[in-house]
Amino acid sequence: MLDQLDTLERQALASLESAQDDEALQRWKIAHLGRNSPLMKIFDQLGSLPKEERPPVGRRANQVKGALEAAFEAKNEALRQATLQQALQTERLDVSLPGRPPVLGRLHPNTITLRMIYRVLGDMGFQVFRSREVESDDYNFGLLNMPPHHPARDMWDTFHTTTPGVLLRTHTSPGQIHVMRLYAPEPIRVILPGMCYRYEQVSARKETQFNQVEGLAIGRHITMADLKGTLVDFSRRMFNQDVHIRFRASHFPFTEPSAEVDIECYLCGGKGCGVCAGSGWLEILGCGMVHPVVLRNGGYDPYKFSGFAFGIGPERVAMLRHRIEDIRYFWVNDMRFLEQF
Ligand code: FA5
Repeated sequence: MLDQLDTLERQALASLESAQDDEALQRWKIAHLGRNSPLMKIFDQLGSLPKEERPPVGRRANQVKGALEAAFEAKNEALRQATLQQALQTERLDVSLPGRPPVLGRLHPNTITLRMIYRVLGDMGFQVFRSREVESDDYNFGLLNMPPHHPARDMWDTFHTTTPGVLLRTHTSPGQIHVMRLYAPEPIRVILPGMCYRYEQVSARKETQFNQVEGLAIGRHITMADLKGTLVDFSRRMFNQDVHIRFRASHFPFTEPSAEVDIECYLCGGKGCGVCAGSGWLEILGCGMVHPVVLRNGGYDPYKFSGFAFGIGPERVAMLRHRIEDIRYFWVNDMRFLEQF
């Protein structure tokens, strides 16, 4: 049996040489040290040996077991080291390569323009008031002095929802009523920025979805001079001190008198071109003195209070400031356009 143990040890150690991965190593362990291995069988047979043979065979069997276990551990460690070395070689991190700079995001030109408008008007004491984009017919038209079938409604082609009387606001002016009803009879000086929606023929200057910034000032003794002063100062600070501005008489049912403000066309310098449709001017906002009916609908007595309102188109302002020729660039997400801001 001692010879058998010698052979067993030799063969086991020889076959360990050929185990080249973890799987083979585990197979070897089961074959030579597992419950059913020849070595364990010898341990099982110890009891049936003659008494005097038991100690030498037992001692030798333990030696072989110890030797095989030590050989297994050594091989296991050697394989682990080899795998590690191979991984270090193949997955080596080349720290000498220059790092890739992270691409920084940037603000959309509309956001930049909106923030500038907030800053300029904020300096004049206007606070931002948020108002909803889904409106009732009454707020979008009726309370702004445009009862059903009023011809002025034709100016604002509208997206209606499937709920009768509920629509996407065509302008930020319905916010005027919300803010007035909240604060009347206190004086007000707010701007109401946000998205507007119109069922429009999309063109270089018209989108179906666009921003507006509404302005509203209500108080005692507010006059058209305040409106003009505010908007002239606003235009100078948004563009430059020498910008040419004109107030053009217009009509809005919710203001009286009403005007539109034009800025001299940046492209042709006022001579007339495709962008300004030959007029030399580009419209950026509508404005006027708040109509007495609207004041009353908002909760103010028109005999005691007066006010002015305006509705700026920030996309148009951005087009002028950055010489953008087509409003559609704002929505197409073309990186070549967006990366310029
Ligand atoms: C109005 O929407 C009025 N609510 C403005 C107003 C407010 C007047 C308060 C008086 C008092 P208008 O439809 O002209 O008016 O639009 C105002 C501005 O929004 C325009 O000058 C323009 O800059 C911008 N705008 C209008 N329609 C579009 C469009 N389809 N695409 C992009 N900008 C637009």
